[in-house]
Amino acid sequence: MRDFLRDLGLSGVNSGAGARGWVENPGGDELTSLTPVTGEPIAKVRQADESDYETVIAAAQERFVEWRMRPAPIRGEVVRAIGNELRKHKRPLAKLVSWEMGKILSEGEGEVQEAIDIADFAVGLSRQLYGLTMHSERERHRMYEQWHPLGTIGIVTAFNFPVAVWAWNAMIAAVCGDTMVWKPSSKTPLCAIAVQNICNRVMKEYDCEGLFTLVVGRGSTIGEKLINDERIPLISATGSCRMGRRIGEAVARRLGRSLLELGGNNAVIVEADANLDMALRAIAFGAMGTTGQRCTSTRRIFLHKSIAKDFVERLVRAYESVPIGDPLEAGTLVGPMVDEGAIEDMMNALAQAKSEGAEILCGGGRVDRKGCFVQPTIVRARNDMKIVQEETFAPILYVMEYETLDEAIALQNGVRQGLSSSIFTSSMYSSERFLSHEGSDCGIANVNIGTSGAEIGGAFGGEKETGGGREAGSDSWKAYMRRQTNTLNWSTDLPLAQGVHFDI
Ligand code: UN1
Repeated sequence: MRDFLRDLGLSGVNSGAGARGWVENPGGDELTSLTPVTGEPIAKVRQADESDYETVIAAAQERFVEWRMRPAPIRGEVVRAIGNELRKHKRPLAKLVSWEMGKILSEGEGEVQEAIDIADFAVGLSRQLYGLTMHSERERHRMYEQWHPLGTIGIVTAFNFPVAVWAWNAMIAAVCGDTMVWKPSSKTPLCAIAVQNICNRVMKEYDCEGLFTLVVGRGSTIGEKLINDERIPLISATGSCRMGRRIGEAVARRLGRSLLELGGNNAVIVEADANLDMALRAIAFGAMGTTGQRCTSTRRIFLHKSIAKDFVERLVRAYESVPIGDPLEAGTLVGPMVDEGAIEDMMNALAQAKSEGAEILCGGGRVDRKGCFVQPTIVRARNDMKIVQEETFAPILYVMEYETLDEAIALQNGVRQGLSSSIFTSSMYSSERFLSHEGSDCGIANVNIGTSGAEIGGAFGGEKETGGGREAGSDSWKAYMRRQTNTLNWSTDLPLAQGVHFDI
């Protein structure tokens, strides 16, 4: 057994539902977690069945009644303790992320760091859940707004950030006074269980079992139950547009709230006056990093005609020499894809690209070794090709050329998704134009920085089919609370607003 599994308290068969502490033997089927590095099983997980789900929700709801009355800064202490535990276990947790999901260790560490950062952010936030006060039009009246906890919320996460995206939601929701149930991706149950083990210890110490709960289970049973559950006022979900549409519809039908962070089709524009060395590194990280499996991955680049030829040649050289291999080994920059299904999707996308007339400039196949390894691929394409309009969760980069900035911005905006975008330029005009109302239509727009790798302090999310949700920094916390407007009359009269008289 690998040492990091032992350090995280993971054994051969792990339980997958945590209620007041833990359901030791949930009743669902066993799920085997495989490492994409070799394709071998890591451990088996016993999933939650419908009755475990009920146990978990009941525990979370019971805890909510008490948790919401703890002052927010006291709630922050629990989040601080989680952050400290994550710090203590950063290395083994990062290794587990790499082993179960496939990203390189430096990115695995970055992911755990992102969870630590959001815990710190949330601790500060626990003293800053500010509401506004308004001036009433009525004499001796006071008007203000308060933010109250929502209840037990649902968090649905994807395989690609199996720790950090839970933390974005969980750390903020906890200081906001909510309790929560987490349904992680079935591709990364061990990361979720390792995190839940940490939470279980902290919850015991702070007497708040039921605050963070977990159900590992199938989307078609447990997932459906969660999104249709009227006891859950908010579902925060990260994943594909297809999944988001399903969740959005189910939650809207019961008039619940959803916070959706879905697919991206992120582009970089490279102007003729750009620092091309910087652009090259940013594109390489954005497109090949995490083996192209971030929602913020760079999928399209628009190169100014005058620099395109040389730039593509340099990029192809970088792609052809990138070290691909075991993500835990020092020096590797590209690990495996998450599973065989992901490789199949990539190969289908490339076949479609070719059938639409695109030209593969490098890569395009599997790497000849055990595990889910592929060659990062560059494709010369057109923006209006059907396949270019789709998000393929794989290291495929579509290269296109442009002549004017107006044209480049129109192309970059000319997709259904709207998550992240970037321009490389040294012109103040171009950068301001790109960031203006007539510029990028995405939730994230960067200058001289790639499309991926956002910090937690900013609100994260995107427009159009990306779903409109905002998570992590800025005032995203408001999504996890309900706003109440309070008007208080301290006069001895009862004036009506808008000057209405009703004297009986
Ligand atoms: C995701 O891929 O769902 O900005 C999240 C980034 C990371 C988070 C990505 N901080 O690339």
